[in-house]
Amino acid sequence: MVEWTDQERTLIANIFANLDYEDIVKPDVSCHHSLCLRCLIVYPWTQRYFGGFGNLYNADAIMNNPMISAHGVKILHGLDRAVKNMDDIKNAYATLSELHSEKLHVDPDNFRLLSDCLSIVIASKMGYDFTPDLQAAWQKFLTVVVFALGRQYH
Ligand code: HNI
Repeated sequence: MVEWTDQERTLIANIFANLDYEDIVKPDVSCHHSLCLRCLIVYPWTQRYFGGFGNLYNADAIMNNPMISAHGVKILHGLDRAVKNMDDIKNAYATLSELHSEKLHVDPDNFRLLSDCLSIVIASKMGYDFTPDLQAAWQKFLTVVVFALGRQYH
């Protein structure tokens, strides 16, 4: 069972309280901030799971694909579930883990890759406010999330 200090809980809650989901999934002019775009471009093999999502031909196509940004928002809402269940993320994610494993057949290594992209997007949005203390709490949170999402794989 993971222990959280009050400070860690506050730091994680604050990140989410200040996160504009639509903004995180929408690319800005320099494309630095789009979560899914980053994941799909930096790790192109992740595109294989989104065959039904239409045009992913290049960064421009991905950026303008509304199904992709809608999916990014879905993932962020999925993370809400972890924030609301900090003391039992494992059980909160049991069904989601089963879905990614049994139905979607997503290689669980990709959870880490996506979470790295999310860290980069959030750090670049927050700038100097993304302090080492905040990063430490954030990395711990993501580690627990990734572990919980991988739990139903066998
Ligand atoms: Ni993921 C669907 C949450 C990582 C591929 N994913 C979901 C849904 C949530 C979700 C929530 C919607 C479930 C439902 O409809 O009941 N995904 C998360 C979270 C992470 C994650 C919290 C990691 C932090 N998913 C990934 C990764 C991939 C991925 C890394 C592939 C590279 N997810 C999918 C696919 C779907 C999906 C594919 C189904 C999409 C659809 O709409 O058809």
